[in-house]
Amino acid sequence: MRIDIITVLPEMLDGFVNTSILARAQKKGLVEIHVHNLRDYTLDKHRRVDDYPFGGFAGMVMACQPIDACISALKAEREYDEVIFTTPDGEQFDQPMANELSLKRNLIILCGHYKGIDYRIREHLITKEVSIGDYVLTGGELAAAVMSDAIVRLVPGVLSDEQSALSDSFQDNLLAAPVYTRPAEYKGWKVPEVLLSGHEAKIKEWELAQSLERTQRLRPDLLEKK
Ligand code: 6GU
Repeated sequence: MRIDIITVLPEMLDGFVNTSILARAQKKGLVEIHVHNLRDYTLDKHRRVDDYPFGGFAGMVMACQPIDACISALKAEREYDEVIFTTPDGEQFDQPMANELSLKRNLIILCGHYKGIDYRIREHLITKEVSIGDYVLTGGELAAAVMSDAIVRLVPGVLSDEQSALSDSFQDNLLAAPVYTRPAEYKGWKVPEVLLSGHEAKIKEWELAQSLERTQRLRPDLLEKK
């Protein structure tokens, strides 16, 4: 899978893209993430990518030309399954959306900024508008990073143990059961007895009961989705 992220702040994403699981996934050849600086595509002699809004509103608006030039250059190389725009008024990102997007081959994520982008871009070039939650971020870069992380870890082979993505919290609308490691007792704090028993069926039963109890207590709204 390939993700192309278009941004005015590429340095904000460079660290993220070249670290940890994402770096490993790219080294293994399972995913490619390319960060594009929108300023490289502007025809403005001052490298500007925004302009004053018609109608005299406050703030600046990202102009059509650089965005269109960047997306067109990418589309000339390959076909894209989605051209995503990060915006607080988009559809809420969640695990089912991450699952769906992890099955795609090529994605563009355009990071929003300033007051917004010229609406014609949203009408003509964007295929999906996504928010990561009901709060306002300064720009779409963190949203693009959150989405890329959630999507890439679902690509087969990215996580060492594929099971571990399948048993994530939310994957079945249940929160995950608690996990423990050695020692079995630390400062008098004990690991639940059943986990030391080696009795596989009993352990599974305990995990499910824990998942249900934690979901009921912490996120009852998830149980209504089942
Ligand atoms: Cl995608 N962008 C911005 N600027 N703020 C947000 C968001 C996106 N999702 C939640 N808040």
